[in-house]
Amino acid sequence: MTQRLGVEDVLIVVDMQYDFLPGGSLAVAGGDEIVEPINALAHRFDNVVQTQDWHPAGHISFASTHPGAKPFELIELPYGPQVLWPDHCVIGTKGAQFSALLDIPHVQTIVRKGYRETIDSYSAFAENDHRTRTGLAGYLRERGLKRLFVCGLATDYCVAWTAEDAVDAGFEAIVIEDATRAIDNDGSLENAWTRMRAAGVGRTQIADFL
Ligand code: VGL
Ligand code: ZN
Repeated sequence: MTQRLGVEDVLIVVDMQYDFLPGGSLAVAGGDEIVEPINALAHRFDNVVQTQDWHPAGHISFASTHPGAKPFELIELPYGPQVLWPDHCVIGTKGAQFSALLDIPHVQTIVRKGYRETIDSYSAFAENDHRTRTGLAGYLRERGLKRLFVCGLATDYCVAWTAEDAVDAGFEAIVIEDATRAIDNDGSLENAWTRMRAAGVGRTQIADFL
């Protein structure tokens, strides 16, 4: 079935940055396979927003910031549990840049997230304390954009948290599953789909847009 798109639809392209692509410091397996499909998808949308993971050096989500800690360990922070990551998407580095193969000249807004040293931010709407807002909900609402299709990296973290928060903020959210790739540590991908299903996030495939 071909998806009919209208003026209230927007494509959210999550974190298509070098550090999440093969060769990057937090490489997501197969991340490079979705660059071309996302370019094709984006050309079907009048409205496109990108997100960009954007951390200062010494960010609280980096294992290297916590003496003795290792990447992918879970720690407890004042705002709740936090997975520790390899250093990634450090402001001003190549790893924080979008893939040069990404071809979305009509992108309208780029939402940067995770730039506060002491709070991580997976979601494009709110940081991991679930209180600090990025401003994206207000932007979308003011523009009359109501239905969000979400693709990019990684399915089980920034894509899932963005889609869940979108529903929470009163938008319709649909993840284009095969236009995402997952980190999938400790069952995180299955957990993310369970949470998304419970939240009412939709799930579709690229073929739906051809
Ligand atoms: C992401 C872990 C840390 C993501 C960002 O884009 O899914 N994951 N920072
Ligand atoms: Zn990050």
